[in-house]
Amino acid sequence: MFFHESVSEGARISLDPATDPDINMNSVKDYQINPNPYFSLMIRVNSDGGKYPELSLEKLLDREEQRSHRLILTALDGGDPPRSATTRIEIFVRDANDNFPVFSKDEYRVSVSENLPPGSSVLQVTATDKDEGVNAEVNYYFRSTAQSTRHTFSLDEKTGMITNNQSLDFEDTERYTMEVEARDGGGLSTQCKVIIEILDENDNNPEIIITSLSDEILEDTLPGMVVVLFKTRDEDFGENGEVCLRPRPGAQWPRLTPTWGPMAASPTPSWPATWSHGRWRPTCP
Ligand SMILES: [Ca+2]
Ligand SMILES: [Ca+2]
Ligand SMILES: [Ca+2]
Ligand SMILES: [Ca+2]
Repeated sequence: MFFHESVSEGARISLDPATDPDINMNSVKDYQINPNPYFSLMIRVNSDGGKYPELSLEKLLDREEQRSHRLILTALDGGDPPRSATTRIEIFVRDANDNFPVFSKDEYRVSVSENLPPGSSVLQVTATDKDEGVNAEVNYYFRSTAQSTRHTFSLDEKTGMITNNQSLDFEDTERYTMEVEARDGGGLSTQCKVIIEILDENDNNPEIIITSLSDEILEDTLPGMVVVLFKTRDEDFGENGEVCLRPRPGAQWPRLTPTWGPMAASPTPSWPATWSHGRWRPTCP
């Protein structure tokens, strides 16, 4: 026997009457069930004057709390002394989609290297649903997520696994945020936030950019004349973006005195030196 989880209090279901070959007072006169919080019993009279029992729901059912209810129905006749018979009734509660999927976290956060190969697993989101069957089957979708992020990452609808479709670049994007929705087969949904932080790797070479160079230098040039202007650049972050300048062994450069600019940090400029995010440091690592 089944009751749907969503039925309201007062819902009724008729039970088969008991049989008793006796007649009149000695036939079935009354029915009882064991005391329980969910069901009460009412006695109905059909068109033939026969009595049959009817269950009435007294308290809302919750399949997630109790999936079945066992009752004992007793039929009594009107004899003296009365005779009785009992039967067991099992009532199964049919599921209603009354639970939302629930993520294991409100916010997922992970840090991955910008060298992560395309196609790698980055993060898995998981939502559970207390219902059963399709009401508990959860699929995952991107919501309120930038198109560029959807191109960079894919989300497995069934498993909630997020993988990178393409190579990552810290210098291009340091962090991605996305909203992931978990939706059950009955249409109830929940959202969570996912933050993927990209960690810098030393994947950029330092560059020397010559901005001005004298074609020739006269032999009687006085010290202090500028012969070459250059700047350095490295797209990486932190120490990966520092550029150490030192003359190549055997090169003629050491005979020229470097003059650091535009923000001189060394009172006595000399090789080697490190250009570190806008400032010179008079040493190299
Ligand atoms: Ca559900
Ligand atoms: Ca349910
Ligand atoms: Ca670098
Ligand atoms: Ca880098």
